[in-house]
Amino acid sequence: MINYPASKIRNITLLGHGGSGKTALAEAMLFSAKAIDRLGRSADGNTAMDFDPEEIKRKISINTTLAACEWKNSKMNIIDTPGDFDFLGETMAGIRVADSAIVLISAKGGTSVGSEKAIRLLKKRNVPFLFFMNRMDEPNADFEGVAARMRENYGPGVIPLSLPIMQDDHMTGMVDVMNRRAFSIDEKSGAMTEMPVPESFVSRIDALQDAVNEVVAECDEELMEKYFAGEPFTEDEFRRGVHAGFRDGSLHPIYVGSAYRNWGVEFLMNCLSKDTPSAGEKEPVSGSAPDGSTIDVAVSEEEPLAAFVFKTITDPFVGRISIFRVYSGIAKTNTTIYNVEKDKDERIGGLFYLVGKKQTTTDQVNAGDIGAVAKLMVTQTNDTLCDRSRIVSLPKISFPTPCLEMAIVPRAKGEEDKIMAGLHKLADEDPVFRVALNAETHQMVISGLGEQEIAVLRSKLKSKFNVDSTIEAPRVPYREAIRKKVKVQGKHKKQSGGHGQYGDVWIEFEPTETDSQSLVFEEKVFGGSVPRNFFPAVEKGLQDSIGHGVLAGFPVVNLKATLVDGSYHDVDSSEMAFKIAAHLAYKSGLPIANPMLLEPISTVVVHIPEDRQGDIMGDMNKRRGRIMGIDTDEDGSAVSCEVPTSEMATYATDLKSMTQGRGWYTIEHARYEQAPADVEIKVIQAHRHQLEVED
Ligand SMILES: Nc1nc2c(ncn2[C@@H]2O[C@H](COP(=O)(O)OP(=O)(O)OP(=O)(O)O)[C@@H](O)[C@H]2O)c(=O)[nH]1
Ligand SMILES: [Mg+2]
Repeated sequence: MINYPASKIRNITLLGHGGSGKTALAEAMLFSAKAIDRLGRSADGNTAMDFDPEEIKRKISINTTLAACEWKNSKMNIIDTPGDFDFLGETMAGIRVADSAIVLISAKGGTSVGSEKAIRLLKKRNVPFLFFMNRMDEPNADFEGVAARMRENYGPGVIPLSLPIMQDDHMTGMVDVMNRRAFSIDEKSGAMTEMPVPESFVSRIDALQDAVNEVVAECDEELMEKYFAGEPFTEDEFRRGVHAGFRDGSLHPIYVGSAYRNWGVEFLMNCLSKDTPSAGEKEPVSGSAPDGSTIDVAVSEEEPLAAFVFKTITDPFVGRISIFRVYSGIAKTNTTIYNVEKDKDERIGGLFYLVGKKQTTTDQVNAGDIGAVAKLMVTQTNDTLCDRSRIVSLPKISFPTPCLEMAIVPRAKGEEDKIMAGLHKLADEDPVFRVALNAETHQMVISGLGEQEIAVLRSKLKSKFNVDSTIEAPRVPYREAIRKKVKVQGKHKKQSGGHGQYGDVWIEFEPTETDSQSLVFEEKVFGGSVPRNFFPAVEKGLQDSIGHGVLAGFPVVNLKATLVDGSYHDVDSSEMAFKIAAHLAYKSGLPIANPMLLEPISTVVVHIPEDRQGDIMGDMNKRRGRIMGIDTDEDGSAVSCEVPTSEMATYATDLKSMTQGRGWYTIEHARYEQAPADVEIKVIQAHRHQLEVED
């Protein structure tokens, strides 16, 4: 493949709901461009884009995948993203490097949560997008109905530029609205043959051209004047207007076809290569210099190199492959470049272009283009690689924050380290999930966007690192506290042959006035009944004890202990004896000090479409949550609540099903509160059961 200049490169990202046909469309585009020689199907596990064993196994896309192809003297980098929201991070990476996007819509269902979400992300980043109405080969395809609904949802700029010609509920051909031409489509190959425009389409074409004129006139003063003078646009003007309208986000053309059958795909590609902006038309990107000042990075081969790594894959044979978009300058083989984030030089060995996993070597990757490099040492996704003559850090992908927490447990004893090391490596490929060892519960807790993401990670742990794991709900870190002041004795006396042991203390236990995680220890000993040098031992004895409460073994908080009296023995008293005495006092004091269980409360902000507010609040009620306030945000509503953390274990999954994946949330620990009696009983019973099992 030759190296194209930015003016001839288009980076196009495919977005849409899971199963809408993104991978199928990429496959058809690559096939049309002869970048692959047969049409694979994701259901058969043989597409260019879904090559990862996990994708083949699950028949869905998991990764953002790149494929380069050549089309009519220009280059298209097709970026296929997963539709499942568990892999939203991948989708965001795909959007980050897009010059324009194709949102897939089903001719049967219309817009879906996946397309809604994609459009919100695209608008946020000002990426121009068009629609491909897919599945026109299926019975009950309803082009007109769906197009009308999309216009309602996304405004008058949503205009079909190709129309299906239907015969008995079947798409048999297509009308090109801009050029007033019609084509029949060969059902098997998708090949198009020109035919006269059917009479019934004439007035429809007029109306659509009018609608386009109205929209594009807004983008160009000259066209505006002509439009108001009632003069028709020339074909060139029309095209120029469409290009400008698309670029500034006022026009969102709809194209029609079937990815699966390769209908309308070549037509779509022709329009893409004419109407969508090239990489060269991209506005400069604002990067930041080491001193914090802004540097405008323009798409230009003349400027020093600045490239952004948006995806990393780990190949069992090649090792780490970093996929990057060059924003300015030229990346060349056998050079050294500087990784800004890691403050290290990296050696660029071989560069290549990708078609899925297939590599084609190249000596350089130009500004505006996307390429890949293997075996970088320290570079990860979100890093900028640049020339030392202009050190700049390009804006990062702000990956979604994981909210579903699960404990991950090895099936074979003692393989915790293997899991940790494996996950650490897998973080290269999936920068979204987190893993941490919880010091209190001794669980390894993995957090992700959903069950599917975690399932994929476990599956990779098995296939790549040969370690089998299961997941459990993470243990809730309860606390215990007392409500009453008590005064108790703890006496440790042992006489066994020679040296005895003697420690005797009287301790007052009471709740602290303000919240305190650690023990508040005081002494009010009169007349030296306990010598001063044993005070630290008493405190240490209590300190060790509060790690395990008397109700269910959880740490005790808000506890004040005052050493008030005791006795000692000249010979037999020791630090150890006083430590044990303090522990005995603790053990007899706390059960009679009216102990209670405290449960963690989290602050949760749920972002949902407004029409789901009622359901979400009702559900929060069932979880013992309190609604603290409702705000509006770009997703609809943001409902803030305080909820017992224990009630949130499966929320990521539940919210997904309540909102068909529209909702998302953040969760943060707020404080501890007394647990209601039924919860306390359950937790105590579970603890007893655990002790029995351990015995
Ligand atoms: N009949 C018909 N089936 C299609 C069409 N496009 C895709 N499919 C099928 O629908 C299924 C899902 O298609 P994919 O291309 O994998 O969908 P996707 O959007 O990539 O899905 P994710 O990557 O999981 O988000 C596959 O079995 C395809 O063969 C179409 O136009 N017509
Ligand atoms: Mg896919």
